[in-house]
Amino acid sequence: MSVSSPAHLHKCTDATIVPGKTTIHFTITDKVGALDECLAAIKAMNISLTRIESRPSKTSEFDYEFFVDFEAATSKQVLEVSKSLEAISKQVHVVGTGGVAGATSTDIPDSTPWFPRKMIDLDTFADKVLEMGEELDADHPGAKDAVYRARRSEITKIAKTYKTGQPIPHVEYTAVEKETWTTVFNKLITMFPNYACREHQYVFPLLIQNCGYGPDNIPQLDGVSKFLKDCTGFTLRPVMGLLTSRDFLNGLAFRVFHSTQYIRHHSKPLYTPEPDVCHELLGHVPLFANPDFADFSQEIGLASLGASDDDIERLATIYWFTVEFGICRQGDQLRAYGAGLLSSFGELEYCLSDKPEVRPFEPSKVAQQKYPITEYQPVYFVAESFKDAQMRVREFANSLSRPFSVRYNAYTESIEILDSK
Ligand code: HBI
Ligand code: NLE
Ligand code: FE
Repeated sequence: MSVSSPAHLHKCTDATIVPGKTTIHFTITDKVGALDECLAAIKAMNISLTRIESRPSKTSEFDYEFFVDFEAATSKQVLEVSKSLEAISKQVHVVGTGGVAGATSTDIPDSTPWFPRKMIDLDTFADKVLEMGEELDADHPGAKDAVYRARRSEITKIAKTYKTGQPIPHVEYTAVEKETWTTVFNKLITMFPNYACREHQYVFPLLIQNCGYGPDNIPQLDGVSKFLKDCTGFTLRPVMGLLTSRDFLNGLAFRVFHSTQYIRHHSKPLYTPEPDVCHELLGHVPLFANPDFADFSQEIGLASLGASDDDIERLATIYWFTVEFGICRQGDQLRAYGAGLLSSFGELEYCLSDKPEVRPFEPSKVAQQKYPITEYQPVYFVAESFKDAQMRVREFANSLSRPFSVRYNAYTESIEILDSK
């Protein structure tokens, strides 16, 4: 479901209107007292509002949209409010009815897995991470290096205590860490002109100018997060390690990307199976600065909220073959846009060679593809564009089993539930 256009709101039909907590959405043309008139109509019925929220309309420069919540005693009352608003406003939708007081606009089935509704709910993810090596077996080069492990837990303390809204504390990187970065950075920049997609190449110089990207400096997440916020509204949150697929994807619904802050082991700079700061900063960040790619990523995130375990697995697989390991057609060439490729000197060259298999990006097929996580991918999927991929993912998401849909309200940084699919 796309973000916040009234055309996408689902209307309750008279038959589905029931008493209880009710949300009504209406649009008015800007004139003095227009909102007052609408609220007076509700007041005249002796109804007390529990929430009111406004935003400028996406469809016309001079319209405003309002969302109001109230506790309806009867379904007749809902219809009366809706009728009286219809007489004085441009457009009225009953978005949801029958809610329990204090809940969001619509009840969702009890069997629905918990999901974050507000940005601060992401604070609960912090310590639910997989141990290093848990999924990556013994071939992790840092697994047996005590100094490396101690340094990592020092850095992950930041993520452990981080709370929404705080600036991300800076890390003073050591000489060994900086050297690893320099090696990775210098190798990759020789590849980008011929292997990275044009969106990555467009943003990269801006990151050099604005965020301290360069061979001798590991950029700080805080500055990068502010830059992304200005570009697309994406922000970074520090994370201790691998989150569950569900938590990780749920973050994307809020345009939040969970980013590690530590760096890979110095013994193997050109490939690691794990995310690290090279992977996040050189692979992911440039793409999250692109509006179409940001929309695409959030689309996967929104589909993951309250999804069944099986559907999470499908969405995680789609994420894997796009955001992590996607390649795309640009003109008559194939280019990499997946972060796992863009941050690995070894796999970046391999993915565009004639060794792996390439197939068209069709989400229902991609979702079933098995993949290795500690070696190069045997198969890649080719997107025609981010917009095209987004449409396909949206269509796929609609075919999943979740009985409600959601939308992100960027003004309140919260998820709104819509009554039906
Ligand atoms: N956690 N921190 C973090 N970073 C990722 O890239 C990541 C994750 N958890 C799961 C995951 N990626 C993917 O394997 C998909 O399952 C979403
Ligand atoms: N293989 C990538 C790299 O070496 O940078 C990291 C992938 C993380 C999923
Ligand atoms: Fe990644």
